[in-house]
Amino acid sequence: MKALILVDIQNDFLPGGALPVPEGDQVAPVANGIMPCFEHVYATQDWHLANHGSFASNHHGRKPGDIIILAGLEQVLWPDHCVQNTWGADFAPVLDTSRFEQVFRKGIDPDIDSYSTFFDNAHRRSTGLAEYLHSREIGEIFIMGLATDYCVLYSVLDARELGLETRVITDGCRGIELHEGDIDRAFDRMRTAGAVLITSSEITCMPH
Ligand code: VGL
Ligand code: ZN
Repeated sequence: MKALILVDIQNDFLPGGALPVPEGDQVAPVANGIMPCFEHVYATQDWHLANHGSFASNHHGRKPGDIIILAGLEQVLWPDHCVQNTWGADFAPVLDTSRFEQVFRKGIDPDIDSYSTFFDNAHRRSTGLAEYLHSREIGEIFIMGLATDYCVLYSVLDARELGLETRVITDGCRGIELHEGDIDRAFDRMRTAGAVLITSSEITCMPH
């Protein structure tokens, strides 16, 4: 069984949002176009509290882009983004949410960030997605969304570690590129981990 996973297609990651991903608004139309090709569609949401440890505003004298140690791990500091129950955390208005079977939220614990849709950055706590897929005998995922070099990358690496056959829909991803080359390096790491990079036009579609 296969599933489509849509990563963090939320207002704050679109142009005009708090942590805008360049061309982030280009991915929702890709998602809308391929959702009918999948029986199972899951979405994830970055879902922080205002006191989240990844927010520069919660660390005196720090600014976005700085790196600190959080829960023993290196942590890039970000502008406040995707605060629970705010507009910024909402799905992009053009994204068709009607076929979402389940939404998985992450980054809830203020003391640790969670780029991956499967586990927090220390791999301590599961979001429930791995168990959910396992219980439905879904062994193959198609994944796309925001941002290529953070949440998509770490989700794909975890998916491969979990033994999931993983296809990354590259035209459905956009990255932050804090440092030049981050997006290319992210795709390289996914490929090295055994993920297959495809474009949305390669998806065989028998509409559901
Ligand atoms: C993300 C940075 C901070 C993402 C989430 O969804 O890629 N990036 N929080
Ligand atoms: Zn976040």
